[in-house]
Amino acid sequence: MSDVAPSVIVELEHGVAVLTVNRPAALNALNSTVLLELEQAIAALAADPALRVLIVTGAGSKSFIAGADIVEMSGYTPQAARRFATLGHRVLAALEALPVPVIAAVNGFCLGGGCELALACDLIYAADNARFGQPEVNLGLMPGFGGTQRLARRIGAARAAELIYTARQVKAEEARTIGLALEVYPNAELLQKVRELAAGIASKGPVAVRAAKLAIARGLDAPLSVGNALEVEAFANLFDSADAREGMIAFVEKRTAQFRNA
Ligand code: DAK
Repeated sequence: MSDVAPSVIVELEHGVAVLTVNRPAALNALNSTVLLELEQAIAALAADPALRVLIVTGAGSKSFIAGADIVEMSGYTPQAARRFATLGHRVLAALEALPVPVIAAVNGFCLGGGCELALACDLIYAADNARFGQPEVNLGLMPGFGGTQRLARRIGAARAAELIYTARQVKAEEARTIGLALEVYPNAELLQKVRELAAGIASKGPVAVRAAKLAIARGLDAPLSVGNALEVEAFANLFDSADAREGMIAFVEKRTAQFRNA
C-alpha cells in the first residue's frame, strides 16, 4: 500500500459528492499529479449513476487552490508547458461537462489555475477569507487553463481584463458584488451551507436538472434564437420522462414527488 496521501479525495453520500483537492502543504496548488488524479476522479464521477451534485473544495482552512504549481512550471520547456496546459484544459472541460450541477466551495485562496477551475463549475460560493485572482502576469505568464475565456463570460470582458492585466486579488465580498461568487459565508460554515444547497438540488427531478444544465451550457455558446430552440426541444423531451409525469401527478395529488431518475 502506498504511504502517499491521495491528492484528490472523493466522498459520495445521498447523491452529493464532495471532491477535495488534498495538497494543503502547497495550498492545494495544481501540479501534474493532482491534475491526473482529478482527471481520474472526474471520469469515475461521470460514470456514477448515483451522482446528483458535485461540490469541489480544497483541503485545510486557508486555500481552495492557490493556482498551478509554480515550482513545477518553473522547469518547463514550451513543449512541457503545452502538455501541461492541454492536461489542465482537458480536466476543466471534463469537470464542466459533468451532466450534474457542480459547485465550487471556495475556502480561501482561489488564484490562477484555482480560479480557472472554480470558473469551470456552475456555481461558486465563497468563504469570508476567500481571495480570487488571476495573478499570472506577476510571473510573466497569462492564464493557461481557460481563464481569459471563462472569466470574461462570467463577469464581463472589461472586469476580467482588469483582473488579468493587474493581477489584483478580489476579496470575497467584492467577488460577490461582481458576480463571481454567489454568496459569502463564514469559513467554518461554508461547506455545510453548500451541502444544504446541494441536498436541495439533489431532491429535485434529476432528469430535469440535467436537461436544464445542458440547455444553459449549450445556449451560452449559441445565438439566443438557437438557445431558445434548444430549450423547446429539451422541455418537450422531458414529457417522455417518468419523473416529469410523477412530479406533475404528485402536485395534483398534493404529495411529495418520488423521483426515480428516469
Ligand atoms: N505553486 C506552488 N507552490 C505554492 C503555490 C503555487 N501556486 N502557492 C503556494 N505554494 C506553496 C508555497 O511555496 C509554500 O510552500 P513552502 O515554502 O511551505 O514549501 C506553501 O504553499 C505556503 O505558501 P506561502 O508560505 O506562500 O503562504 P502565504 O500565506 O504567505 O501566501 C499566497 C499565500 C497564496 C498569497 C502565496 O503562496 C502565493 O502568492 N502563491 C502563488 C499564487 C499564484 O501566483 N498563483 C497563480 C499561479 S500561476 C499555463 C498553464 C497554467 C497556468 C499558466 C499558464 N500554460 C502552460 C500556458 C496557470 C498559472 C497559475 O496558476
